[in-house]
Amino acid sequence: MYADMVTARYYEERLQEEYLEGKQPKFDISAGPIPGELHLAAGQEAAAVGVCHHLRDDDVVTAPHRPHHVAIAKGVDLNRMTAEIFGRETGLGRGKGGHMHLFDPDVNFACSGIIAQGCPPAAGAGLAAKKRNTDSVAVAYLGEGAVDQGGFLESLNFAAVHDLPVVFVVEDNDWAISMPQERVTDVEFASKRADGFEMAGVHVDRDDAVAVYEAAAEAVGRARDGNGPTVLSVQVHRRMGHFMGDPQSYRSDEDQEAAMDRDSIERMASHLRDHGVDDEAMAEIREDAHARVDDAIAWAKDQPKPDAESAYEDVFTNPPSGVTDTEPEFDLAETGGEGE
Ligand SMILES: Cc1ncc(C[n+]2csc(CCOP(=O)(O)OP(=O)(O)O)c2C)c(N)n1
Ligand SMILES: [Mg+2]
Repeated sequence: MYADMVTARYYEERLQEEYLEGKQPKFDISAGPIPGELHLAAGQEAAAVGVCHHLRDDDVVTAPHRPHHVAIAKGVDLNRMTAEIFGRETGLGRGKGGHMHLFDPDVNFACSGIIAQGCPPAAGAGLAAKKRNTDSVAVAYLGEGAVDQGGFLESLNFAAVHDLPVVFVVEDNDWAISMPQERVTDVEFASKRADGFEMAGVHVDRDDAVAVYEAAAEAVGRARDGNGPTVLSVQVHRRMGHFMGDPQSYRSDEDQEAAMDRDSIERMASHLRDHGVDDEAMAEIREDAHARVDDAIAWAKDQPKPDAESAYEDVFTNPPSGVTDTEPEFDLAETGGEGE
């Protein structure tokens, strides 16, 4: 768990550097090696590892727009995920999805830029597992800002009424972009939402990966044993802006400092120290993690970009008539682009 936490943190530090390249001095969101938005999850690692370390490859995970820590903890292919973020042909989605749309069928991972979007597919995966009589489970990650979405609430009802093996993990980082939770939601913890559906609801009030692991053991175990769904809310902290380039003018210095002070990775390190893991062993884990990340980024940056001609491929799985075999309506040569 510590290895995945430091991998996720370092991965995002490196992405941050790469992302800013070419985007300044005037913030140009489409410039540089990582085009588009980038939402970093530094400070939320405990929620990812604490749950995903109970999961197998055949268990399904859906994540929202802030997915990297969860993807890493679920075992998504780091090279192909990085190539996707850099918009390369060998990326998980052939470079067309970007960092919010990572799909790795080998480990049953998907994410989406639409908040709460992962809840209905997770309920569907839970239904599939039940119908097929397997003991695999589905986990839907979402932010506390998504708990008023219909997709979440409908999925809770569906999972509850059919006793589906689903765990809804709400990462509560206090903020939905610039909106503090208490201004839009009357329940303090998302786990309380479970009460209305007569399902289990558990809240973990610390950035404590071990506490999350213990709570998730019960929730995932309940699902695997056929005893129904759980809402697990986990208090985490957003160390960064909502997205790269967010000036965070809506946020007080105290709030930002508090988020920086409550570092789940430091907390995990001190837990390991208390249990006899020495600093040297942890330094080795960090070194390995950093090498893995640096290798993935170097590999990804060396990969080809997709051809502009492939823009129409893989857009529909069952194309409506008229969509297949159509020529682009513009002349690619006239755009001056060679896949840019
Ligand atoms: C259905 C939908 N509405 C609005 C948005 C725009 N949006 C993107 S992120 C976000 C806030 C998400 O907050 P939260 O769920 O707490 O996740 P966090 O960003 O804190 O990780 C919103 C409103 C969206 N992506 N999807
Ligand atoms: Mg949030």
